[in-house]
Amino acid sequence: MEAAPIYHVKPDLAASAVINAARHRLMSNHAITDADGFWQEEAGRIDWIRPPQLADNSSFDGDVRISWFSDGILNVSVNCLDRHLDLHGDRDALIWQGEAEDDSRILTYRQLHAEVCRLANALRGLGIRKGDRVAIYLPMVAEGAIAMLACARIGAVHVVMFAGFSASGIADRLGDCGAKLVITADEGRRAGKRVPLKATIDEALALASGGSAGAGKPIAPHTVEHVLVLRLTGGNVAMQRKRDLDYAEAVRGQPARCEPEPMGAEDPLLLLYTSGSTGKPKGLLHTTAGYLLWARFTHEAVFDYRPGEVFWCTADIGWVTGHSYVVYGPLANAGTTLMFEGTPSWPEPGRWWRLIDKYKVASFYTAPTAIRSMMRDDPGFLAATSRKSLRVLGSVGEPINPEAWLWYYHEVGGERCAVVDTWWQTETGGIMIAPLPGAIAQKPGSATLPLPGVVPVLVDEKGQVLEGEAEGHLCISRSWPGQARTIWGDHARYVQTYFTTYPGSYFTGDGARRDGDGYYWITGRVDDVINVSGHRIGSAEVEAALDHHDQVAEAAVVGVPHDIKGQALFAFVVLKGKEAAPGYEAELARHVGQMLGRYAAPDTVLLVPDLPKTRSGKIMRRILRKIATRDTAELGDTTTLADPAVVQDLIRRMEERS
Ligand code: 6R9
Repeated sequence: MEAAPIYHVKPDLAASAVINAARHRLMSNHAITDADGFWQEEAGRIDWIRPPQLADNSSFDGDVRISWFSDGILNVSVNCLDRHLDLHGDRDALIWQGEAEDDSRILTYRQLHAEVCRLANALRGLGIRKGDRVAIYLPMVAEGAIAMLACARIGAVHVVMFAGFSASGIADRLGDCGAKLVITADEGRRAGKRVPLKATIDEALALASGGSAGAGKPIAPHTVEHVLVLRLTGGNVAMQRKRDLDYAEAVRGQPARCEPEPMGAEDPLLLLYTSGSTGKPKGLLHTTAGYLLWARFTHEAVFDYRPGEVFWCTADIGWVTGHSYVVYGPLANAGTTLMFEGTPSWPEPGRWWRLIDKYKVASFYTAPTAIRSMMRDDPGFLAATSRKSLRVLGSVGEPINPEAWLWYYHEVGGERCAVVDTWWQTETGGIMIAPLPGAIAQKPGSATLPLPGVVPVLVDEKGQVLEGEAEGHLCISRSWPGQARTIWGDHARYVQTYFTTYPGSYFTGDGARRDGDGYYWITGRVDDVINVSGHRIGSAEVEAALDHHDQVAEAAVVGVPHDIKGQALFAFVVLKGKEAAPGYEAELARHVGQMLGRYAAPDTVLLVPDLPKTRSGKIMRRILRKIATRDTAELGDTTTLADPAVVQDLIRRMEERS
């Protein structure tokens, strides 16, 4: 293989870096030779009510226990707000930019602290106590961050649900986590249109009062007592007496101070639902100290972040990236975080570049799918901006192809910025493998090296650990503070999903290659998780939604390469009846969109008479993937196939399509 080009660390970045190459070596060494000492030092960079004596007390064996700093006591909102007030009370904490150019709002640390306290008091007034779950279903508005921090302040566990989820997706999650209260808005705004939010919550709550969703199984009845409704558009929404309350009224008159709840390091902070290869989305639990430490540490190290700079992560707060790098990381570092409600090319392309100039953004963090889509815009929009405030450009969510990396580096960053390709997952809490701008040379397409204290291993199919240059399944062999502790309500599933494939190691679900310099190249998921525009979608979820349609007998969904989205969803569907009316494919795609949310609607639906199965009845997705990509010259092992004629028939149908 040809050697990949190397982009060396910029001397000016190295000279002033929080972590330069020497310090990186020192830290990496320390983290291996004296892990507890290393992490205790990092723990010293957050504020404790009672500092911990213990560090790592985790075990990947048997029942699996993840535990860090367990005798410490602290509060996350105090770390993100109160501790900055003396020195930086008047610094901008959160800049919010709406879709309309003149619709913006800046909150200093003092103001954000007051807003958080008011809402925290209101929540307490509504009976929310430590350990209660509060669901947040909001678009990208300042109140999203405020709501998360208000929960953290009183020890409530926040469960942010992406504003693109459908009613049945929400009903499932509300039932699973047992939320007591929901914070939502009347409507969201997107590319000039309004998106119903409160109405979707009403529908979800109706469903979870005895309806059914997902795979047609009944949803657990919900436990929601109150819905707080933020007025964003002023659109007319139904308010149920006693249950539904106006957000502004609830916080009005509340004191701007609120006693923070002292939290044990291992007390729950948040749940985030994510897709796996089987079953319904699972609620991953992150706890107080380890998650906070990881968000703070990685945000500073990977973006070489210096307080006072404007940091912009374009992720929605409904995903883990928004949690760690819109809210917790930047605020724990006394930073200024930018939150943008709009889309990259509305009302016209170049909106993001103009915002970078408007707010003098120093670090910009987005996904390859967005980069690829902006590469196709008229270059005049990019050229009309200077972007000279930028120092670091980040990428996350899926592998970045070298072409997009190079465009990002040359065109967006003007060859002055470090490009940090950051590999991590909802389960890891924060970044795990990434170059540090002042310490690690970059290779386009590689996430480079693990952060200090992160121990990746590559394992082959048989579970043998591979040394040196190798390609295999990516595992992590030691716990790190940001690791998810369990799946809410189902620890057995947590153990089964992550720790049984390669006993003694955390299995990420990704494949990776390690080159001669020890650099990691993530090759993508090795399970049935499909990554569409950086959204994690389980093939099982989409199949269950299709199966739920009354005309569908059976369905199989695979991921196929897509120029902009990275992967697209391709569904093979067997109908119950004989022949479907023309256009039925679109109806099925729409049905999935309604069941799960538009982001999960298949790009292609192919109606077929049968699916290839093994003699034991398992659908052979590996073969369907080849058929969907017309890569059928070499089908691999087909000896277990029950009926080879099915495969030939599908290949013929694909040929007829083109
Ligand atoms: C943070 C986030 C996790 C999955 C992960 C992997 C893919 C994320 C990546 C990447 C290659 C990168 N992924 N970052 N693949 N290079 N830099 O995206 O979390 O939504 O849980 O997705 O995304 O496949 O396993 P999440």
